[in-house]
Amino acid sequence: MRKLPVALALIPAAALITSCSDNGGAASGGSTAAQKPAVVTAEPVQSQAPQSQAAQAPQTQVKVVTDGLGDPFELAYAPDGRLWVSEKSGLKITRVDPQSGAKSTALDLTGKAFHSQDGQDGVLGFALHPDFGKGKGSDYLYLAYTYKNGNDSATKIVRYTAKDGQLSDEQPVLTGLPGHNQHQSARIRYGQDGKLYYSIGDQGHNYMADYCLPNHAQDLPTAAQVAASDWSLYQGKVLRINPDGSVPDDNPELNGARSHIYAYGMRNPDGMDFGGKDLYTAENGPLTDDEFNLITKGGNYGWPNVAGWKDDKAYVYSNWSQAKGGCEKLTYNPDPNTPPAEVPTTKETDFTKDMVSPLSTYGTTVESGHNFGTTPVCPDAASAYMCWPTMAPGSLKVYGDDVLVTSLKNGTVFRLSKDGKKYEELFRTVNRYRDVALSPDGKTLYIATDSEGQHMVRGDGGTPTTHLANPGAILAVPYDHNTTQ
Ligand SMILES: [Ca+2]
Ligand SMILES: [Ca+2]
Repeated sequence: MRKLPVALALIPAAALITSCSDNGGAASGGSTAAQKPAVVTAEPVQSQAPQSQAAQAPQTQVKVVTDGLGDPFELAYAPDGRLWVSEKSGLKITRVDPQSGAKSTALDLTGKAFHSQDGQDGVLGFALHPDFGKGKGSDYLYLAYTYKNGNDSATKIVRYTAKDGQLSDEQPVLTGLPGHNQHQSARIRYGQDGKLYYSIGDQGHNYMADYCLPNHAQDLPTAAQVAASDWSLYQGKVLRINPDGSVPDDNPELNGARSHIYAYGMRNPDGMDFGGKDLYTAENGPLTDDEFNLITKGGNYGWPNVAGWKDDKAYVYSNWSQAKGGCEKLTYNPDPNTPPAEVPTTKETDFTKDMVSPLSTYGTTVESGHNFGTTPVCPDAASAYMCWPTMAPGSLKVYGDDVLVTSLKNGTVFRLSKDGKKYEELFRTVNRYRDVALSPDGKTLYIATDSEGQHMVRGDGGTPTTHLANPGAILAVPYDHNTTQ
């Protein structure tokens, strides 16, 4: 294992999210300065980024366990003492010795799985069966990956069996799910109730390159569609699935039909995990309002009509697919608050359906009138999104009372209380943090980083950069896990 003298600068959340132009004091990779984690208290309906204080703390070190991975996506510390990691663009599942960093391939899906350059598709989330490695004949790994279905992309959930560090015997669980290079989400968990849970994003519809496609996060399938295995409206949902792929009898009946859908109205829930029986998600907001949610049976989480709380702050739903005279001739504007006149808009308070509000938006809710354009720190259109007040959650893991959410934009881990009222930022480096895994003794946190460099991260002084300090790596940092698991 190599050691890098990288300081862990612990940046107060407010410094990075209120304005990208005022965090010049933020230390990052290569600096010898380090700051104490700032505990931030945020009220559930708070819209201003909370204030915090920073103080000096002892310097510590980031260790690079291994690198050369192809966009590590899911990271798990398995009962065999190895870190198992899926590689989104590497199209593999790799086992890593956390001490030596030695790698071995457990599964190679080259030729079966599909990844678009810089896309959010590929070999994605996985979950180990609760009896994995216990000699009970249940050494199963449930995996989601994207594949080519004719000319289209699709996603499948499959089950593999582990033996001697290898995965084999692929069995389909659910195939023909929506698949795309945007907003896949694709986290899998195995619940205490023996069901599989799967987060599936809205596929980026009504956004960027796909701005003319209707967003289906609020749409629910009919009984006939379910009977025909038509999963096209599963975009923007949390699914609950029997391990054989069938629909659980006790799933909610929504709009007159029972399907795999457990909850809906999601944008891009890139993080999902259980804390006991409670299911949490971390969801990427549009230009504001990254969400921390507690998922309830049949719950509607508001997207795309509502971002964060239903407060009419800095967000209206601009529905490009319904533009007068057609969408294709219009030039896309990423700010939903200022669309062309032909695009119909609705206020959040126009949405009258029951919905579940987030537990927290990590301070990423701002007032209407916020400047989402260029700034001195983000001077051009290509970098402007890095100054939007989002932190871009990449994953969520629950360890005891700690909820850990990685940030793709800030290169930090947010540690939240389960009620979302407190959070702090830990372990800042100039990397895109995709996932974490805690060692069994609770003393080392492993962090997986993205490798493709087309996406930006906030570097020194908050300045956007594509120069990642440790691309495609697993980092190890000391962790103080002071609660019982
Ligand atoms: Ca929501
Ligand atoms: Ca809102």
